Amino acid sequence: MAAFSDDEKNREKTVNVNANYKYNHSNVPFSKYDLMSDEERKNDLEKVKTGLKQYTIFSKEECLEIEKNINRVVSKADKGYYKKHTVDRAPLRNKYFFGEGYTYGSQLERKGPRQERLFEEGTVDKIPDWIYKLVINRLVKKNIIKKNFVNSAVINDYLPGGCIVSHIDPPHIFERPIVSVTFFSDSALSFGCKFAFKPIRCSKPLYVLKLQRGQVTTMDGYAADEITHCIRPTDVKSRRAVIILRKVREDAPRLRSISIHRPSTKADHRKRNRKDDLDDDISDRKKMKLCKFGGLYSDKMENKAKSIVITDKVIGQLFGKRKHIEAGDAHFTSNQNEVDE
Ligand SMILES: O=C(O)CCC(=O)C(=O)O
Repeated sequence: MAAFSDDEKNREKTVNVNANYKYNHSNVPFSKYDLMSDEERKNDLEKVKTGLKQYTIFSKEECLEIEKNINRVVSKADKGYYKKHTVDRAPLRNKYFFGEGYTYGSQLERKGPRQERLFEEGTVDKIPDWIYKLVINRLVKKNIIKKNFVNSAVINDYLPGGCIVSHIDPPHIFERPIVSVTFFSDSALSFGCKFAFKPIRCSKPLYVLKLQRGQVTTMDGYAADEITHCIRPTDVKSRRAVIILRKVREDAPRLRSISIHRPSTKADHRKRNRKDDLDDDISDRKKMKLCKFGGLYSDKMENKAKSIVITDKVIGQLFGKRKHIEAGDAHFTSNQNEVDE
């Protein structure tokens, strides 16, 4: 095929943007896919699809049983039963981490790729037996995942209008595939969306994968590594939960920090994302300052005590205020290390 001149390429882009602008009737952002030719989009779409598989293995009765257990997790969390890093609350979307949990989104001291860190060992609850019995073992039996693959199970519980902004599950933390099972209601996983906020809105996805209640989805290759995925607010019409089953890499970086080992409460999580964890990038100078302000930290203490109380005031003095979800964006959670397309 003859090569296009720059002028021709630009004209091609303009034509595509204009074509997509028909869709863009309400100040919707553009993504890089809006600027691609139909041919380029088609190629990317094929690559995404090759990385996705879906299986329908859970009956309605099995879904009901699993959903009952999800509800038990929710009520235990409300009663403060779980460890501090098991529960992560956000408007219209709560997450429950089992096996492993990690810092992401606004919890990160530094934004950007590869900044996510596993929480200290023992600071999230272990994977509940019912998840093994009712979900993981079934997937192993069906040869969807290998025995002992899963060491992290996360439940996301969305209310209508809840979402997860565009992101790639950090490859330095998680092996592939990423496996998920949908409960309570159908939804859709979108690929290649760009988000804008206040009010929240997103570009036309490159691909929308329907997710049915009880359906298993696996994501690998290009779909997992080269394009972002998200759940759009518009695709959560009624309560939906997902159980995400992943393998944390053996060499995944972990916080060296010290957290408060006590059950979490709703009030804690309202104050969540405050600086009660310091990641392993904290410089010695900051530690010294922390010692000065809080009188609490030394390497020896870190090894021995494994428990520290760092007040917001102390951390505020050290790091300044961290960005939080803005009021008025009550339906949006920025708790992903967002990588928009
Ligand atoms: O809700 C889903 O199916 C996807 C969730 C997700 O991508 C995540 O929590 O990282």
